[in-house]
Amino acid sequence: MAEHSKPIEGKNYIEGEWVSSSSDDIFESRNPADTDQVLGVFPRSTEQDAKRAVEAAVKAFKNWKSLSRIKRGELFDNFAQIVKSEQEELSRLVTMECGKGINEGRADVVEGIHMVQYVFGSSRMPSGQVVASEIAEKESYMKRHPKGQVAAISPWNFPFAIPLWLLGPSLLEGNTAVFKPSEDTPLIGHKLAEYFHRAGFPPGVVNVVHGYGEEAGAPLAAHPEIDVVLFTGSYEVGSRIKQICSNYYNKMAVCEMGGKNALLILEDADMDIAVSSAVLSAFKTSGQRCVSAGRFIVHEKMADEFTEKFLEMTNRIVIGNPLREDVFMGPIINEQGLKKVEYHNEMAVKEGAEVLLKGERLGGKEYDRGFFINPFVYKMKHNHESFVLREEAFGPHVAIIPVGSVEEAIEVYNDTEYGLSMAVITEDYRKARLVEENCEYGLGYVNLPSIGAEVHLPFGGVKRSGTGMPSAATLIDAVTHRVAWTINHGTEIKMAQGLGVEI
Ligand code: UN1
Repeated sequence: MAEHSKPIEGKNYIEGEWVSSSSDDIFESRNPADTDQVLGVFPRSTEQDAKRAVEAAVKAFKNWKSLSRIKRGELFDNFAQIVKSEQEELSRLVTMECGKGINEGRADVVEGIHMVQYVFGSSRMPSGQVVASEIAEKESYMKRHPKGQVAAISPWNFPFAIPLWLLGPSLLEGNTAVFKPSEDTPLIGHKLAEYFHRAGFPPGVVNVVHGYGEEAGAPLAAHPEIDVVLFTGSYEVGSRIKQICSNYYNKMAVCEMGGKNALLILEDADMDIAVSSAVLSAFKTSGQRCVSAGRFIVHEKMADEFTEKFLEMTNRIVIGNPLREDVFMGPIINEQGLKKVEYHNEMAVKEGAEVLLKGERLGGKEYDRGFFINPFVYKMKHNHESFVLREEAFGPHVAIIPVGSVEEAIEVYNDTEYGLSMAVITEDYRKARLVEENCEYGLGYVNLPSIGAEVHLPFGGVKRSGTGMPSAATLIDAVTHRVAWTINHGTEIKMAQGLGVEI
């Protein structure tokens, strides 16, 4: 779709067909930088639609899992080729639908391609192990079997890459899937369905149902034939999904939820690295990554210089239409997201923060029809009772928290319910090691921002941030059973553990 062409009329994608919802209701996808621009209309699906999609996935499972792993992998190569042939156009759609800068729209597509390439490449790699037995004639294989049907429920902020982190490894291992894209980015969900179709995935292997969480997502997660629910999004929705799954003996919830991520800027930090890492961590995607940092925990000796340089760089950030190459920060995704950020900003003032940048909603010029806001930056002592220092704002809202030692920095870092991403800025490898071993996180960095993970690494967190099953490459552990298969190559039975065989 070119930038000014007509909105698309999206449908659900079930058993290889584009189908309408059982309800006649629709919802719109609008550009958050210009809400006059409707990108498409999509079916507001129901429990009945979710059921229909799961039935298609169940039906397709037997043949799909019987296919060679390498053949399944090759379809992902087709997928990558198709995406590459329209990469720039797709990147622009990502930016138009979710509002992140065009550089980030491109990176989202690149990350999705990387996931698909990883899946294709790993299809020819060993996927199990052969182990010896106490008995020389016996040999065991450890193999992986697909779990069955997965539901993938994904967020708007990485509308292309995250669904592929979830669907890629699941499908490669022989599972079939139903995917519900975020209601904020159905257009990119639709594009994914189209690419799976064009790449030649058989009907029913991957199905796409559009709609809202309670109406389409919850019944999908609750369907008895869904074996694994893969979810990335908020803690509130993730815990609801965990509750749903706990009603079924077979159902596993793999959830990646929020974070109150941080940079630890130690006494000996390289200031240029600290400041650039801070700006990237706090303001890329307008602070709306799960891994965005909302806290800079800074050694008090560095605090003044860091604050001054950080504010100077932040003031240079260009906010505006994210399709413009010079724009660093686009809009917040929607009115509700913007209100949440404003609430956190107000709460910081109430809790006695020293406000350094006011974080005001922007109006006039190109801002009137979008959800634009300035960065909100404040200084505040750590306080266990604080709401703003411990809860995620999901926007450009960041605290500078002075501390007196690396030990205190670690303690402050751990004093939230979350544990997703963190970075330490230091030249001292001993202190970096202390941080590495004592902070609670899923993704840790040294002398880098808290964002920018690559797909061949585990992506997930601890505490309220995750259920301990990271996605991207390591999702394989969540979507497969490991089975032991033992063969006797001898002509008589010999048992392990000295077990007698005389009868
Ligand atoms: C997210 O934070 O919502 O690590 C996903 C990163 C990206 C993925 C972020 N590769 O910043």
